[in-house]
Formats: sequence, structure tokens, C-alpha cells
Amino acid sequence: MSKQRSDKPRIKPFAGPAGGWGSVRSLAEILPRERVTPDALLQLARQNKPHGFMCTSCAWPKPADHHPAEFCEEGAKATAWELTTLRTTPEFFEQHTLTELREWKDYDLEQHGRLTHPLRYDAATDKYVACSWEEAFDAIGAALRPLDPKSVAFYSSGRTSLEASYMYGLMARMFGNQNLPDSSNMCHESTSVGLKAAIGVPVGTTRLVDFEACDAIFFFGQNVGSNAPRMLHDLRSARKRGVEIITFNPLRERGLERFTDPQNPIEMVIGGETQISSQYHQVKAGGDIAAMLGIAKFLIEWDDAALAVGDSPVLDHEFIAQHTHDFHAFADAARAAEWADIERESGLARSALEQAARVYAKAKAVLAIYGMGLTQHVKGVENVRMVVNLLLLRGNIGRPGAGPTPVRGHSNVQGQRTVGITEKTELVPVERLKELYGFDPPTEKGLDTVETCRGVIDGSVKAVIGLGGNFLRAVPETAAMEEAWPRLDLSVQIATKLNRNHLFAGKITYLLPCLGRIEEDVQASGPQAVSTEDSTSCIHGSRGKAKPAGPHLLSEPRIVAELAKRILPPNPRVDWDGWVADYSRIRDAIEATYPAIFKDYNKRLFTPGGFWKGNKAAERIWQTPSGKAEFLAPSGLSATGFADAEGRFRLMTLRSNDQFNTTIYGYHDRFRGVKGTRDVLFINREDMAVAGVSEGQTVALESDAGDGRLRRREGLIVTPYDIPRGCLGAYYPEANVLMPVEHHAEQSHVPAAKSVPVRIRV
Ligand SMILES: Nc1nc2c(c(=O)[nH]1)N[C@H]1C(S)=C(S)[C@@H](COP(=O)(O)OP(=O)(O)OC[C@H]3O[C@@H](n4cnc5c(=O)[nH]c(N)nc54)[C@H](O)[C@@H]3O)O[C@H]1N2
Ligand SMILES: Nc1nc2c(c(=O)[nH]1)N[C@H]1C(S)=C(S)[C@@H](COP(=O)(O)OP(=O)(O)OC[C@H]3O[C@@H](n4cnc5c(=O)[nH]c(N)nc54)[C@H](O)[C@@H]3O)O[C@H]1N2
Ligand SMILES: [Mo]
Repeated sequence: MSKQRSDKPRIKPFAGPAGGWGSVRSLAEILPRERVTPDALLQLARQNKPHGFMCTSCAWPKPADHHPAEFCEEGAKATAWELTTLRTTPEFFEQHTLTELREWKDYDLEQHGRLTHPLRYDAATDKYVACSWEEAFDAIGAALRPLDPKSVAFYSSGRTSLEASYMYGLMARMFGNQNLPDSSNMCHESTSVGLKAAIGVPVGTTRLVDFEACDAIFFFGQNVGSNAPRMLHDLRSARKRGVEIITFNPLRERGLERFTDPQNPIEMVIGGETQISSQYHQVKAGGDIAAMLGIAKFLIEWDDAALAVGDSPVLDHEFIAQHTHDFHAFADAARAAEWADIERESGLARSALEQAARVYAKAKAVLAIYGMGLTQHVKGVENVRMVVNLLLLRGNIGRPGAGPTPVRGHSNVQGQRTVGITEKTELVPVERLKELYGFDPPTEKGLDTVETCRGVIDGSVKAVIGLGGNFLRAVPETAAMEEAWPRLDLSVQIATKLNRNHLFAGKITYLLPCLGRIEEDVQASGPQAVSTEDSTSCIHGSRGKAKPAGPHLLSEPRIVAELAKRILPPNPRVDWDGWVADYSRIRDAIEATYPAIFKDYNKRLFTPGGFWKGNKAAERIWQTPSGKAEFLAPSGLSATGFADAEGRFRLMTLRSNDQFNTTIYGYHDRFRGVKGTRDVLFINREDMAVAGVSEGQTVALESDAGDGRLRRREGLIVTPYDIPRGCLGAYYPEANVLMPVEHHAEQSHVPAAKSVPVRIRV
């Protein structure tokens, strides 16, 4: 078991900036822990550069004029994590049953190192045993072929390359379904649905250059210091130019407060730091609709007053008239909203919102940046629509320095959707696929993540294939999901490291080890490159050069091709083997399927800064039913989807600075002052008094969903914290046991992980 765990938990406020010496020290801890070789350090220099590899951590864009070391603390951790010299071999599995391993922590499972051999689960001994690739592929094919395609789900995680994703989606469709749940379903699907409806594109409209042209940034619910640290450089230069950064976050996240650039020797030595946010508003969890409506109310009422006396208007009426639809319904809703309600629901004073509105009213170009704090709510789609409402008021879409800027999660999560990982027919070029491959693509909507969970629990889903990720740990309703998983006929996971999902077997179970993106991938035609799409729709080639973790690993495209050949009838039009022999042929197929986006794909693969796939809304061409950008009056002021009640709290499930989703790098959350534990409950001191709990006491949480089902998480250490009244914080994924599967965003089905109704139990 890990040494770190045995540290006595320590929780005390952290006084330093984001970045700075703390991030250097953190690397000095992580690199030896993963026992990386000097080669791994060399790889760091190739990170995020043309002809290098694209970081496996976040999806923040990689600039063309790159820095000598274009990586951050988190990216370096992700690289070390993949290039570790530690191994989880068949001998390891000889020594441990799955029953025993289920007692292990997530950290200890992955810390054991890279998977090396294909493995079959043996129920008689309750262990994984090594098998040949042939055996695995044949057995999976034999198990899948007789199943009703509707009962099979093909999950994928957003790290998978464009090439592997395209093949995977095609395989599923040729098999007969679009059951393609993915991590995006738990993440920015609220963006994809909300932006599509509002402005006709499912993605943000901005690019890195817009940071240089904006004069205000509105920043909602994204923890930049931990989850997209390279953006700190962009924010810092904007701030130094005098750009106002107005932040809305229930927690005072250090990266949003101040930053010392670890790559700037002068700042490091003299301890210089840049203040990031010029205003910091600790909105209640689920309070952003109210906050944004409050700002809009100011703007609209100031505009009404200005027009009445013939002053220059506050809103961009020309833009509104020419480019938008339904403005008046929205404006009326803002005028009608009561300040008392706005203040109660947002947790912010009218005067604070007025300050924010003043900055907005003055700014010529506004970026609105946001993350999971907006998308993971029952009203997550309305949160996104409110961001658009705000931007439209002054024409802040489709001009330099302005626009919605969702910060995507996984490094290729946006790209997966671009090349067919989707359950929605309208996002798929059905006719083109039919023409290219001579089959009838399914048109019935497939299962998303929430629907797959329902299906696993009710037995209608009989097989789950996972291309990366940690489905069972990432989804809500942990207890019922783990209980149901063994009833699956087939469970196949393609992975680089052992995780908790792998410890739950179906009737037939395989665990298939694959190459990571940083590793050299040699096929018949030689070393291969893959590609990814970043948060700003730029597509980058990525070439792994590190020595693979073992001789038996196969690449993701190869594994998908072998599965496809086993489960599909032969089709001379799909040359799975030819694609694997030379990935540029997969890219040709992608280009043939999506010619507008991927024109000259292979030629443009290594464009510095990536090649941009274009964006109609950025050109003010609105692909909506009305042909205009859509305002939307919100249906209410709260995003939580449940009523407040005495003793009921809004639980935010959070990432620490020492994890990548379900991958736990360590037990320190430096910025929040937590050391040696993840069993923390962040709570406001006044709420502690009301709940009758004291600092350091261990309590349990129970979900308060009112559906009669007991969901409980024990052993949380009460930790007084600067957090709004009525809100709690605890770490994901350990808190997922508290999340009902039906507590998800309306329309987008993103699990509502940022406001889970819970009660404290002593
Ligand atoms: N190192 C590292 N990098 C990552 C990841 C990782 O785990 N580790 N994960 C990757 C992935 S897949 C994703 S999706 C992103 C996630 O990155 P983020 O979008 O930053 O997601 P979270 O860490 O869940 O935190 C969301 C932030 O929202 C705030 N918040 C919570 N509720 C509300 C609310 O109601 N309103 C507002 N305004 N704020 C709220 C929280 O305090 C927190 O600061 O990062 C990606 N990058
Ligand atoms: N409560 C709560 N739940 C959440 C969230 C939250 O904020 N709160 N966030 C949600 C979000 S935004 C997301 S994106 C999901 C994340 O859900 P996932 O994407 O499913 O989870 P990860 O933790 O990123 O997956 C980690 C695993 O991926 C595998 N892996 C790593 N690299 C590779 C590779 O190159 N190839 C393959 N095949 N496998 C690899 C490793 O085995 C590792 O164990 O979780 C969601 N769940
Ligand atoms: Mo995500």
C-alpha cells in the first residue's frame, strides 16, 4: 500500500500562488514516484510541439509559437504516469483475486504501473490470467455476434485519438447501433446541446488569439490552476494588459487568484506573482443563472434608461436586430426578475453584480470561459444558454476577442464527437457513410452514458466495451452499478493501467492493454502518428517516440480493427488491416467522410498550432432553425433542479490538484491546503455550527434525492472552508456513490455532479 496514505492527514490553508515553487516541488515528488527514466524527461521537451506528442492531460490549445517547455505541472504528471517504469504483470494477478483488489484504493491500483499482457478473467479462481490476443479477440467476437446490437454499449473516453475514435464509431454503426456513450456525456454535453441550440455550433467560437484582443473575461466554474494550467499563461498576459477578469466560483480557487509562472526565472526568484481575477464572486453552487440574469438586468435597465433620455445605448441594438431572435422575451424576463430572488439564488449582493455589470457594459470584447461548474447541473444547458444571452446583449460573438470559450476536459474529447462518437443521428453524415461503405447506418438514437447506466442496472444492456476510461468509477450510482455489472454477458476494457472498473467482471471478461499516445507506435508502413482536436477546434498531429511499456501492447486502432473483423461480416469496402498498416489511410477515410473539416488532412497534420476546423458562428452565420442566434429566457433562477430544505445541502464533487479524473496521482490538494487524504468534507463554519459538527470530526453524507434509496458515503473529515452557506465540497470519484443516476442535466443528460442534494449524518 502507498506510503502517502499513511501520512497523517493535514489540512491547513495554502498561502502560495498557483504555479511557483509549489509546482516545481510537486514534480520533484511525482517523477521519482513513477520511477521514470531519463528518456521520460526528454519526452517532456517534446510535449505539445509540432512533431512532438500532444499532452494526454487537458484539451487546452497548443500555441504555434511554443515555449521551450510547453507543459505544466499537470501535463508532466500525466506524462510521468504513462511513462512509469512500474508494471502490472500476470504475476501480479496470480497473487491477487479481484475480491481482494476491490479493497484497494484507486491510487494503489494505478500506481502499480502499466498493464503488460492481455488478460482473461477466470471465475473459478477470481483472478485475471494471461491469454493470447487471438484468444481474446476470438472469444469477444463469439460473445458479441449473437447479441442483439441494441444490448451492446461501446463506451469511449475522450483521450482516444481521432483515428481510433473514427474506427470505433464506424464499427459500432456497422454492428448495428449508435450506443456510443462517452466521457463527453458526463462533461460538456450541456455545451454541445446548449451552444448548438443557441448559436448553431456545438463548440466554442474563440481561439488563442482572442486572448490578445479581449478587454474583459468572464470566468465561470472552471478550476484553471488544477485542470488547464497552461491557460494561466494566457490569463496572466491578458491581466498584464489590463484585461478585467471577473470570476464566478463558490470556492476561491488559487489559480484564479494569483499565479507565479514556473517558467519565468525572474518571477520565480523574486517571488513575483500576477493577480488573476480582478473581481471574485463566490456564487452559490447552482447560482449562476441568477447571477447572470442579475448582470443582464442591470444592462437592460441601464439601456432602457439611456434610451429614454436619448443617451448612447448600453446594448448593441444593431447586432440584436440583425443577428438574434427572441430578445424581447429574454429582456422582459430580466426586467421582471426581483432583486431579492436574484440575491437569494446567486448568494451574491446586488452591488457585487452591479460591479460585474459595469465591467461588462464598458468592455468592447468579452470572452466567457467556463467549465464543469456550469455544465454539471440539472439546468446545465440553461447555464450555457445564459452565457450566450449575456454575450449576445453586446454582440460578443463572432468578433475578435469575444465569444463563448468552454474549456473541454480530455485531450481529444471534442474531436471524438467530430468524427462520429455520438449517440445522435443528426450529428452523423449517414448518407456519406452509406455511400462510402455500402451499409445502412442505424438511425435510431443510441444510448448515452446515463441511458447505458440505466440499461446496465435494468439488465437491458448485456455487454459493455470500454475504449479507455474508467466508466464504472466515473458514472453516478456507484453501488447499484457495481452490483449490476457482474450480470453483463461481456465486459471488455481496453486500458493502459488497472482501474476499479476492471475489478468488476461480467460473465465473460477481458482486459486488453494498449499503447499510450506518448509511445512509439510502429505498424507495417513504419512509425505512426495520430491526431487530436483541442478546445478551440484546432487539430494537431501527435507522434509518440517513447519506448512502449512492453512488447505485447497493441495500439488502439489495431485493437479496434481486430474486434471489427471478428464481429462484422466481411466488407471489401472497409480495409481494417490497410488502415492499421498506415494511419494516414484512416485520415483519408476521415477526410472522405467529413471533407469540409478535414480537407488535406494528412498534409496539414503537423501545422504549428494545429489546423482550425472552422466555425460558422464565429463568422456570424447562425445554423439554427430561425437562422439567428437565439436568446432564451431561463425557466427559473436556480440551476440545481431541487428545492432547498432545512438540512439539505448542495454537494459539489470536485477534482483535487493531484488527480486526473479517476486517476489519483497523490493525496495532496496543494491549492486547497489538503495533505495526505481525500476524505474531506469542505463546509462553511456557520453551517458546521448549525449541523452540530466540529472541525476534524468524521461524518457521513447521505443523498437526499427523495427516491427512497439509501446512498451513503462514510468517513469524511469535517473541514471548515471558505465556501458559501448551504454548499459542501467533496472529491470525485469517491463521492459518486451519493449521485442518483436520474440526477442529471435536462436535455444533455450530464450527471449533475455540482449540486447533489445531500444530508450530513453524524
Ligand atoms: N490535472 C487535471 N486536469 C484535468 C482534469 C483532471 O482531473 N485533472 N480533468 C479534465 C476533464 S475531463 C475536465 S472535464 C476538466 C475539468 O475541469 P473543471 O471544469 O475545472 O472541473 P472541476 O474540477 O470539476 O471544477 C469545476 C470548478 O467549478 C466550481 N463550481 C462548482 N459548482 C459551481 C457552480 O455551481 N457555479 C460555478 N460558477 N462554479 C462552480 C468548482 O469550485 C471548481 O472550481 O479538466 C480536465 N483537465
Ligand atoms: N462526481 C463526478 N463525476 C464525474 C465528474 C465530476 O466532476 N464529478 N466528471 C466527469 C467527467 S468531466 C469525465 S470526462 C469523466 C471521466 O471519465 P473517464 O474518461 O472514463 O475516466 P478517466 O479517469 O479519465 O480514465 C482513466 C483510465 O483511462 C485509462 N487510460 C489512460 N490512458 C489511456 C490510453 O491512452 N488508452 C486507453 N485505452 N486507456 C487509457 C487508464 O486505464 C485509466 O485508468 O468522469 C465524469 N464523472
Ligand atoms: Mo471531462
